[in-house]
Amino acid sequence: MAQKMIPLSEQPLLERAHAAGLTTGRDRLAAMSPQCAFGELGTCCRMCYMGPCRIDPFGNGPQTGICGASPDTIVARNLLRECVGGAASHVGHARHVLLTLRDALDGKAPYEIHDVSKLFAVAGKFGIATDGRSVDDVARDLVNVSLQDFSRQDGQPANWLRARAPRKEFEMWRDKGLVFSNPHNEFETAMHRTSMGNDADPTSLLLAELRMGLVDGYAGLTMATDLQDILFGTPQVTVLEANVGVLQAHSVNLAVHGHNPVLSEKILEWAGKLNDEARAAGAEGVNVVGVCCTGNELTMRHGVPMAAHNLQSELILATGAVDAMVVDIQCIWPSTAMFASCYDTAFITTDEMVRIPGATHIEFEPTHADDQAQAIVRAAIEAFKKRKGKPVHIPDLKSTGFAGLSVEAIVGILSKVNAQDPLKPVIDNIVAGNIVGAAGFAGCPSLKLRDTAMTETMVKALLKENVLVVTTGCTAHICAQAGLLNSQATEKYAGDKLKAVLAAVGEAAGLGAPLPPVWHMGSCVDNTRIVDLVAALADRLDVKISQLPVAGSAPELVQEKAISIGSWLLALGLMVHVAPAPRVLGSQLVTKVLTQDLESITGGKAYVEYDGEKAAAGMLAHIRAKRAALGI
Ligand code: BF8
Ligand code: SF4
Repeated sequence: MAQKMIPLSEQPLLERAHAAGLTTGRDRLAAMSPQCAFGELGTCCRMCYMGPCRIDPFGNGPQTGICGASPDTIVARNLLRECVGGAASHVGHARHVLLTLRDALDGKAPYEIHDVSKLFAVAGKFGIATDGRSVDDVARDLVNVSLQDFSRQDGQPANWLRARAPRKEFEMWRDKGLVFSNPHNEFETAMHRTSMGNDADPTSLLLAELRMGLVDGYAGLTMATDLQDILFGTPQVTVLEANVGVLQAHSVNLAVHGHNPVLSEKILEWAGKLNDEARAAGAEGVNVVGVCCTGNELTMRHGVPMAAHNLQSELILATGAVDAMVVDIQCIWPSTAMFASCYDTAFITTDEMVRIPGATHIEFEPTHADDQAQAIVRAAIEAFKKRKGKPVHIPDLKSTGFAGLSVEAIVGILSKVNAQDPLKPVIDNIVAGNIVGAAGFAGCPSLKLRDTAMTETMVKALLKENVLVVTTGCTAHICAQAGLLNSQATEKYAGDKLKAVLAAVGEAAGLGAPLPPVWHMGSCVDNTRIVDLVAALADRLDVKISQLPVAGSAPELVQEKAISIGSWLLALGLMVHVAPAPRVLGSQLVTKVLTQDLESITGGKAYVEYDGEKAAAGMLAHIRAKRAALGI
C-alpha cells in the first residue's frame, strides 16, 4: 500500500515557510478540500450565461444542461478546451523560438546556430536542399516553411506534420481525418466548435481532441525541440546534480524557472561573463540553477544543476538563499512572488504575457537579449548584496546522475556497440527478453499524489521487471532526486537481465560504469525525443508504433499540457497511464472511448490507476501483451 510521506527535501522548508507565516501549496490544497466533484468529473458547463449547468453523475437532478447538452457533450467539450490550453502553450513556445531564429538570421537578435548537422538533418526531412548551400540559406528556408504553417489557408497538411510524422501513422491519421493544416486555425475551430450551440457530438469532439494532440506534437513539441537543438545544440551525455542542496550559501544563486531556453541560455551566458562583478560584491560567483523545464533544458545542454521541480518552486525560496528567481512562461505559481517578498529574493518576470503582482518586470525580447540578460544577472547580484551575511538554510540534499540522453546521444552510445546498425543491440535485447520493454514517464509532480511517491514507486516497480525507463519534465527532477539517474541505480533497482544489458553497453561505450536505468531525455517539449526514439524502433522493425512493447505515463497529472501531450501519444497508438483521472468520468461514453474503443481506431488507450504498484503492473501487462502479439 502506498505510504504518505512528505519528501525529505521539503520538510525543513515547509517548517521554515510556516515559521515565516507563509502558506504553501499543501496548506492551500488542504483548505480547498474536498474539491468540487462536478469539476472533477467534467460535468460542469460554463460555456454560456444560462449556466453554469452541472450534471449529477448519480442520476439525481437534471441530466442535461439548460440547452439540452448531455453529460457526454459537456465532458467532451471541456476536454477539448483543456487540450487547446495545452497545445497553445507548446505552439506559442515553438513559435517564439522560430521567431528568434528568424531574427538571428536577420542579424537582429544575438543568437547563433550551434548545431549545423541537426539543421541539415531537419531541413532534409522537409525536402530542403542542403548540398553546397550556406548554413544561413538552409536555415532561412526552414524558417520560411515553418512560418508558412501559421498562415496557410489551403487545407494541406502542415509542413511540420508532413515532414516529421512517422509514415505509417501519418497514413492512418489521414484516413481518420486527424491531419491538421494551420495550427492557429485548429485553435480557432476548436474554441468555436466548443462554444455554446455548436458541436454536440462527443465522437466528433474527441476526434478534434486527437487532432489537437497532433497540433501539440508537431507544431508545438517537435518544432520547439528541433529549433532549440539547432540554436543551442543537441544535448550530449552530461553529469547532473539535483535537489535543493545545489544552492550555495556564498554564491549569487540565480534560479531560472519556466520553459524557454531563449531566455535561460542568455542568462547562463551572462552569469559567466559577470562572475567578476559577483566576486566584487563578495560572492564566490554566480550559481545558475534550474527549476522545472527550463532547468531541464540547461541541464541537458550544459550540466546546470536541477534545483527544484514544480512543487518545490516556492519552497526553495524558503532557504533564504535564492537571490533571484527569473521566470519566463508556464507553470509559474503566483505564490512564488509572495515567497520572494518574504526574503531578499528578486522575483523577475520577463514575458509580456506573464505578469505577476509583486514581481519586478524586466521584459526580455530576443532582439535585446544581451542588454536584458545583463540587467537580470545584475539584479541578482544586487539582491545578493542585501542577503550577504544573513543566515540561510540549505538542506544538505543532493543527488547525482546523467542527463543529455537525446536520441542523437543514445545513437552515439549504441554505435560504439554496433557502428553499422546502432539500434540493433537494443532490438536484439528486446527480442531476447533482456529488455522486456520501455516505459516513458513524463509530466508534473502533483500534491494529490506526491506523498505516495507515485512516480518513484512506478519507476522502481518497472525497472525490477526489466523495463527500461525514459523520462522528461518535472518527472525527470523527481527521478534525479530519487537517485534513479545514475549507474548505482542500475545495480540497485534494475532486474538482472536489464542490469546485464546496461552494464555491457556502458562498458562497450567506454563509460566505465553501467548506463543508468532511467534515461533523462529532457524537458516536456522534449517528449519529441521519446517519440522519435519509439518511431525509429518501429521503423527499424517495420511495425506500427502501436505494436511495440512500450507504454507511457503521466503519473501525477497537473497541467493541461499533459492532456494535449497525452492526446498526441494516444493518436500515435500508445498506452498512456494517467493519475489522477482526466475530467471525463462524468461521461461513460467518453470514458469508454478513451480507455477501450480508441484501441481499435489508433491503437492507443488511456489507463487510469492511482496506486503506483498496480499502475506499474497494468503497464507491464500491456507491454507483455504487445510482446506476445509480436511473437517474442
Ligand atoms: O512542461 S512537468 S509542472 S514545468 S507541465 Fe510544468 Fe509539469 Fe513541470 Fe514543464 Ni511539463
Ligand atoms: Fe448550460 Fe448549455 Fe449554457 Fe453549457 S452551453 S452552460 S450546458 S445552457
